[in-house]
Amino acid sequence: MTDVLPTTGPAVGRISPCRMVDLTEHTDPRGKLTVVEPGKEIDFEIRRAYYIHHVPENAERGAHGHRRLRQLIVAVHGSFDVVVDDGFATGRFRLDNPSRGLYVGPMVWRDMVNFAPGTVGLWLVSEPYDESEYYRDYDEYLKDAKAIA
Ligand code: T46
Repeated sequence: MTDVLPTTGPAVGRISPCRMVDLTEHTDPRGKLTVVEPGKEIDFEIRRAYYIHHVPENAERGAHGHRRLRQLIVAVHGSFDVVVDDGFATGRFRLDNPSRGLYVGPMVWRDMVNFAPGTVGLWLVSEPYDESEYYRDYDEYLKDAKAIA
């Protein structure tokens, strides 16, 4: 298992820092079962889930930030990197273990890159889908991110 790649500078996420979360894993002769439960592994209610799969070679996703949304990202199969940026610091996390997730909070710009073939990524998120809650323009994001004390 590859762990978190080196990050540059301080923790990323001025409202709540991005961090790797160890999920609860139950192993027996039938295999492994991994649990994510609000109030235990994560501190937000899950109001939506989606997953990304069949990512073409060299494709990149993301290029956005969220105003309010909190999320846990898990590579349930395969691997990819999440590059995070809060306007002051940047970091890069490698996800390659279905029993570890990356928490990303509000006001963090993120890109998902370096997908291995066949990867399936799962997102557990705190908000219903609302396009007005996204930043899609980096300059607009940066202006607001820089205003966070
Ligand atoms: C994120 C990355 C990893 C919906 O209709 N409902 C949804 O819940 C989502 C997430 C998307 N969509 C529609 C909106 C677009 O027409 O699906 C299409 C692709 O979504 P998007 O362009 O936002 O895809 P990504 O990969 O840029 O971003 C999505 C999530 O939006 C985002 O929160 O973290 O996946």
